[in-house]
Amino acid sequence: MRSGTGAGPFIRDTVVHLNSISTSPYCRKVLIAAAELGLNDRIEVREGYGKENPLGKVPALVISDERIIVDSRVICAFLQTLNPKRLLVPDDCTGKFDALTIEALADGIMDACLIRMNGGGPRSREHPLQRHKVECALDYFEKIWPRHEAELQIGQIAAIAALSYLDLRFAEENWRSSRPRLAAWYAVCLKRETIRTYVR
Ligand SMILES: N[C@@H](CCC(=O)N[C@@H](CS)C(=O)NCC(=O)O)C(=O)O
Repeated sequence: MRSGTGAGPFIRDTVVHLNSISTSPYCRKVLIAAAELGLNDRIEVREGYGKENPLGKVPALVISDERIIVDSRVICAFLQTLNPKRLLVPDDCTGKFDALTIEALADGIMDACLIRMNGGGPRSREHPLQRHKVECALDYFEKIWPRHEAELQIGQIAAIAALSYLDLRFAEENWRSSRPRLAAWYAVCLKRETIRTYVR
């Protein structure tokens, strides 16, 4: 990063590209966060991995020929700087670390699901250890899930991305069956415009 007064100004009034795969939960997380921040018209989605991220992963935000921003957490933190009026991470200490912890757990669910999908080998989809991690994280969400807030925070956005990926790839495991609170919350979220656009 160049030094200066913050990351925002260097893309003021410009459109940036997001290398994205439509089925990727991390890309969905970034797109929902951008929508919540009112930044969608600043981001042009390019379907594909692109060549910019040396790790070959999406999402990757391409700012210019010399500058990229990678990893959904980093991209969301960057997008936040472009609209500081709508906080995705609360600024009080407890709220902040609760939100970041939920984000980390939701990302962990996505990581485990991707290992099951991409781990290789005919039995990798069953992967009992990774499945167990997902089940435990979902049970934890069911126990602690916060009330419905008018504004979604980053942890909840990441959770929506993770739950939508479970529906896409592991629907037969029916995550809703023993988690009525989480399921009811998610059903309400799906009616929200910023989410409906990206989760079908
Ligand atoms: N921690 C990263 C994970 C990104 C990730 O694993 N993306 C997957 C798509 S869902 C990917 O690009 N996989 C291709 C690869 O690993 O080569 C994030 O939050 O952005």
